[in-house]
Amino acid sequence: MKTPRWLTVHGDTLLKDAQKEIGRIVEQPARRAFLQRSLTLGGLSMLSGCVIVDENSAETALKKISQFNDTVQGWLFDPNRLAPTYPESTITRPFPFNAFYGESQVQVIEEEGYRLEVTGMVADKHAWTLAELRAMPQTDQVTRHICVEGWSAIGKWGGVPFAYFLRRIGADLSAKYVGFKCADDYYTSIDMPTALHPQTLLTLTYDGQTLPPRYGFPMKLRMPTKLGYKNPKHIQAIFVTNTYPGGYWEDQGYNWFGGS
Ligand SMILES: Nc1nc2c(c(=O)[nH]1)N[C@H]1C(S)=C(S)[C@@H](COP(=O)(O)O)O[C@H]1N2
Ligand SMILES: [Mo]
Repeated sequence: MKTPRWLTVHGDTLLKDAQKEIGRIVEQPARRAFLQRSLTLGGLSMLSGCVIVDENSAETALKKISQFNDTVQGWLFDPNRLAPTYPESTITRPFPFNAFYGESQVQVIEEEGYRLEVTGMVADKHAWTLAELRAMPQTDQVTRHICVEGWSAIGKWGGVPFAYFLRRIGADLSAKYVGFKCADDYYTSIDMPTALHPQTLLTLTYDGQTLPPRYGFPMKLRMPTKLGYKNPKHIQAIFVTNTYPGGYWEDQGYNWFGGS
């Protein structure tokens, strides 16, 4: 596939903004379905610079646009720019629960016997108990969680700065991806610059208390720079890799970078 025509014109900011907006639209399955219905295939070819003859090639073209958008979001990501933080008085109570199943099906994981597995491009493959993780330096933050389903909420999460943890396990920081496997069969992966962002937290607490099951006990990865679905709960294993790991929603068409 050729580079989309509307991106090759020149480095005009307005064009880049338009590209970002189109990217956002095509990344959301509901809106994408709408786009597929309302745009003629010819119109889609105009967007993608490809000849699109059927629904399948439309799907492929949209996937290509989304991948291209991952690259652009990666370029635009500023590792030093902080997401907004909020006063504790603005915390949303009760904080919403969300998962690909209902709240009655939340996994209840026992602390006894739990170990956080670490594999892939890391020097130290020791599996961690919660007590060991709690003994590491902790910090907390009040930030906004934004879900693509159309809600956002402010919450307070505490835990180990993920950059500290990655250095502690001797992760190869030049690797492309950090992947997560969760106890509920959810999985996702992130780019290394986001993994090293100062607000990315290996989260052990919610609102000053041990992370409750519904918010991801024993731990979640909290990133105020990314949309809700990129923040894995009930993490069982973390791996560092150069092989694209995808994700539960990402493999169904949600944009992989998922910046907020
Ligand atoms: N393990 C796991 N993590 C997950 C999900 C899930 O279904 N399982 N859902 C994601 C989505 S879409 C959202 S919006 C947030 C919701 O987190 P909350 O329940 O703390 O609000 O978790 C994310 N992480
Ligand atoms: Mo979400």
